[in-house]
Amino acid sequence: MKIHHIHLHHIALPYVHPFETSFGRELTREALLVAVEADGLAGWGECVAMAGPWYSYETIETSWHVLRDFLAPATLGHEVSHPADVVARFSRVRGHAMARASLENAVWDLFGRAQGTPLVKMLGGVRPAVPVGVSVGIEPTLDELLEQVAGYVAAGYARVKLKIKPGWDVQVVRAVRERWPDLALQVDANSAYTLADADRLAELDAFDLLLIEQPLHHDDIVDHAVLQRQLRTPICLDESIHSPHHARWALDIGACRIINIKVGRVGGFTAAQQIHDLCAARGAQVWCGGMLETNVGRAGNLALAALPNFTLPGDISASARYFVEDITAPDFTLNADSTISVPNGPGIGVQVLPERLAAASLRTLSLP
Ligand code: NPQ
Ligand code: MG
Repeated sequence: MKIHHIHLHHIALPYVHPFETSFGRELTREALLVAVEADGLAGWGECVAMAGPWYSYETIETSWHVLRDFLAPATLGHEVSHPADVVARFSRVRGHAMARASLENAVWDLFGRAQGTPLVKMLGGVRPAVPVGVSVGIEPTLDELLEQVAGYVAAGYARVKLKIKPGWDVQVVRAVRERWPDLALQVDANSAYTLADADRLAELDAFDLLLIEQPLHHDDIVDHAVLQRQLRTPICLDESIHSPHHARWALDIGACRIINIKVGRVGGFTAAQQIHDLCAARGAQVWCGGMLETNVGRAGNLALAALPNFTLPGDISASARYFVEDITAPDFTLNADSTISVPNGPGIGVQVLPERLAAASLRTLSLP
């Protein structure tokens, strides 16, 4: 198959509720969607970079540049017989995992649609529905946080992740745990602490958390290995794991017991599968992280989370948790058992609605 056109779509979608983490507060998600065309079909992928370099160094603008000037030229007009072929073609590009993932994932969708095969089947997924949870941002007050959590529990979410930072940690977790003694609960610091905070973080051991996600520096594994020896709660790495190599290094030195796999952060479905397999062989658990994706990215996350070693609930919530209006049909809804059903149509199994895309559009580029 030869891809003859690649289209970039920079869009903006308002959230239903502001999302605040240790790196800031957002009201609108800017996003970058990639469409690849071949044989009368289109495949879609989402670049999960944010507008600014807050979660990682990648931004929508750096991704636009790397896609337009390096990744699209490496793809257009070349024979592709499997999505992994583009991974090899991208191997000269260092970093820019989110940009690489978006184009690779669009090619997976294209192949799935061409073959009439759901992505979940192509990736080796085994579950028709995947357990999910909700990531709850930092709120102006503890009362407002408890109100948010209450809403999600009432909506049927059986697992909640709380964003923490210094000054918004032990007392918040204690309050949530006291009100919901049986809720599956975990926290994410997005690198807001240092080893000097080890005693504070160890206080979280009292609250029966599933995991503590990325407490220390965004590129660190060495200090996390030191910290893990001082905590009973498993450390889960997110930001620090950029590739299968980083996953192996982290497990080798005991920096974590759990890895959050985000397909964008690790450079695509192929790398995500490799980290999944490595962790399965090493007895480490994995789960599927989220980047407040549109339904395009979310559909891919659901397919990935159906692989056998995704043993913890994913940061994959129903469409209604994120945006006033998403850009695909159908939307995703929460099942009564806190799962979301994996799409079973060809490829990612959702259709981008042209009128919604146009309404959300900030700019587009068609290549060549
Ligand atoms: C995490 N996400 O696991 C991330 C980071 C994150 C769902 O908790 C805009 C776009 C805002 C992407 C905030 C969740 C974001 C974002 C946080 C990603 O660390
Ligand atoms: Mg995280």
